[in-house]
Formats: sequence, C-alpha cells, structure tokens
Amino acid sequence: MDVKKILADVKAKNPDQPLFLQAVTEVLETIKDYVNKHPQYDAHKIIERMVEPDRVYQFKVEWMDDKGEIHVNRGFRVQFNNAIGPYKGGLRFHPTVNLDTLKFLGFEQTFKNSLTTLPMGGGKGGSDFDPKGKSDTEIMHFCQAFMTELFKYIGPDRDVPAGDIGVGGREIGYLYGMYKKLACENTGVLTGKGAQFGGSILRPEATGFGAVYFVENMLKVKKDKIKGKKISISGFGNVAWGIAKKATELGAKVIALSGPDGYILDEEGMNEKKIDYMLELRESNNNVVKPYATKFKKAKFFAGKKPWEVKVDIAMCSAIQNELDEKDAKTLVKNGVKLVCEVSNMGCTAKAVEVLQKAKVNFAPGKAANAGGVGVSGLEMSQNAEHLPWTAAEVDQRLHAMMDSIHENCVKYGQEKDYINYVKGANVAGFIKVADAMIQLGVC
Ligand code: 2IT
Repeated sequence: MDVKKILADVKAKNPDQPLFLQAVTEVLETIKDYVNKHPQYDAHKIIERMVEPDRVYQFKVEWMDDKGEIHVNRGFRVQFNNAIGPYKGGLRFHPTVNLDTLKFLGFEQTFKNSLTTLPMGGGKGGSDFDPKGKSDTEIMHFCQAFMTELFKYIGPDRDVPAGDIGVGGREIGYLYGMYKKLACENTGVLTGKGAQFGGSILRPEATGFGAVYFVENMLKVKKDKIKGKKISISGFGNVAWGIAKKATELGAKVIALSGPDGYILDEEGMNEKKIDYMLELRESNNNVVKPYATKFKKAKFFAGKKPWEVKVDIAMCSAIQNELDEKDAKTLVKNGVKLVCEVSNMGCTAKAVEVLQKAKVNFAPGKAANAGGVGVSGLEMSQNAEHLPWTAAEVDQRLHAMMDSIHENCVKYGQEKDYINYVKGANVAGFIKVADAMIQLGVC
C-alpha cells in the first residue's frame, strides 16, 4: 500500500478539506503495516475505495425566525460507506459545519460503527445553522425545514441519522415529528428519540457512560481503578454530562469542565446537583459555562482558557475536533497526566497525539472511546425493529459489553512492546470488518 500516493491523491481531489485529510492520514498511517501483510486489500483497491464517500447530498434550508426574517442555511448528508449495514451517524448543527467537517466525521464513523459489533455503516450530516441564542420555535422551524429535504435520502434500512453537536433530544423530536408526517409512517428512522416515541432510555447518557467504561478497561490493564481519580472534561453538553454522571457515581472527582467562554475549576468535585445543572446550562442555548461559578460559589471561572492546564489524573476532551493541541498535550504530560481519553471526534490534533504517545501516556482515540453513543443508537434500531422497549438496565449491560469488546479488540491489534497503541488498535480492528465485507460484496 502506497500511503504517500494515496494521500497525495486524496489531497489533490479534496484541496479544501484539511480535516478530512487529517482523519484519512491517521487511519492510513496506522493500518499500513497490517494492510501490507494482507495483499488481498491492495488487490481489491480497498483503501482507494474507502476514502471516497458513496455519495454526498447538499441542499438549501430556508426558514423564518420569530421576527419574520428569512434565513438560508446549507444542509448536508454524507453517506460514506454501507458495506456492513445502513448508513448511520449523527447530524451536527454548528456554524463551522461544511463538507470537510462532515466528510471527516463520516469517514471516522465508518470505522467506529464497525467497532461497535453492530451492523451499521458510516454516515454524517448537518448544517451550518447556529442554534446559539435561537428560541425554541426557531429551532423547531429550522428542524422542520431541514427534514423536508433530508427525508428524501433516509430510511430505517437505508440511512439512520441521530444527534451530534447542536442536535439533542429536543431537535431529534422536531426532526422526527416532521419525518413521520412526510413519510406517513412511524419507523425508527432517527435515533436519540424521546423514550415516549421509541427512543432508548439510555441514549442521552450512552456516549459519556461508554467512554467511562472504556477508561475503566484501560485502567484495569494497568491494575488501577477510576475511584479517587481527578478528572478534567472539556465541554458541558450531553457527552460531558454523561461522563460527569458515571465518573462521579464510580467515585472519581470531576474538577474541571469548559465551554467556549473558558473553564470552571471546582476543586470540591461535582455532585448530583451540579451535574443536573449542566443540563440547564445546555438548554439555555447560550453556550457559556460561566454561570456555573455564579451558582456554585466555591467554583472558579477562568475566562478564555482551556481546562488542560489543570493538574489531573485523567483528561477527557468532549467538545469538538482539534480542541486539544500540542501545547495542551505538553502541559498535561508535564503535570503528570496518566490517561487522556478523546471523547469528541478527533478531539486531539495529530501533533498532540504524537506528544502523548511519545510520553507513553495511556491514550484512547475518539472512535473507540465514544462508540457507546452510536452503539446504543444501534440498540435503539433493534428495539424499533421489534417494536419493544428495553429497560435501562438491559441497555446499560449491552453498552458495557460493547465497550469491553471494543477495548479487547483495540488491545488485540494495538499491543506494542511496552505500550498499547489504542489508535492503531481501533483503526485496524475497525478496518478489517469493513474491508472484508467490501471484498465479499464485490465491486459495486
Ligand atoms: O459521533 C457519533 O458517533 C455520534 N454523533 C452519534 C451517532 C449516532 O448515530 O448515534
């Protein structure tokens, strides 16, 4: 496999897509040794076929705000690879969303979904719509307008979207409401739905819970435990909330969380009341974390700073891509961090990963650690297909088993002499299933 040539081709074909190129580079660099030992993949041109999405839809979304002003946004759905199951992956509403963002996310999703053990292909979609400061009716009108286009391309056995940044339970409700009106049927075409209309009880918690289960597995290898560990988290959205909830329940101390405005240092650690308050913060649509320090007086707010300067045992980035850079990684290493878990998709820059791995810091990549979110989405698809609700305990048990299996696979393919390279492990394990399926399915 000629990594240089393939990357040069990807770059030439997609000159304005640095995020996509970053995601592809990481995968290719880590799977090349495995691919070179198994000539069937080159013979079937698997890599060249994997780096090109099956198709990309782009559409116009027109909507009216509360004052009667008309706005135009861009909507997308990237159907990346459906070798092992229907396209599956979230919708992101964020002003930075463009084709580059969604192609990197769709590419990563293909490997992640393969790791979950469930039959799901990779896809991603969204819009450059900014939910910040929007009223509830504006959010509803935007979601409805978005779905009038998106519904043409999705279906329960074709493509099943879900949430991502800016798309939570409320947005999925509005999107699904419009879908079922247009399609004239109640199929589980979106996941992350409300529990009253087919949603999985544990989907909101799933990404964060799954990441903590993954971290527990990583610590277990080192004969260590999460109890008593100091943790910093970036973000205060759904994922950060799930991490704080499970980590606190298991006896860890979450002492930092952040927003685009800065970070909160809460030396006392979070508790149930503070964790519940995170939901209020998100629902306010203001996208600031500062009010936490107004409500809980002992906590301090550091404007414009990242939480990575806080001395902790475990750092978990759960906001957005490339949020933890080389400088942050060096600070974490200097402060003796034991484990860094990427929970956002591609949350660390390539240089940051290099620094952490060189320093032999236990490092988990997002596509393994955050796979519990889409994993529970897959369980929601199963529940919808059999028209039965499952209990939270049953979903949690399956989520736990899934994260254990992902960890085991990462170790199987990522074990190096004295270090587990989880990035390599996740990419190779995710690759094998999709690649073997593509060979069996033929050139089509
Ligand atoms: O990045 C992700 O895995 C998600 N946003 C969740 C996707 C899903 O289909 O639940």
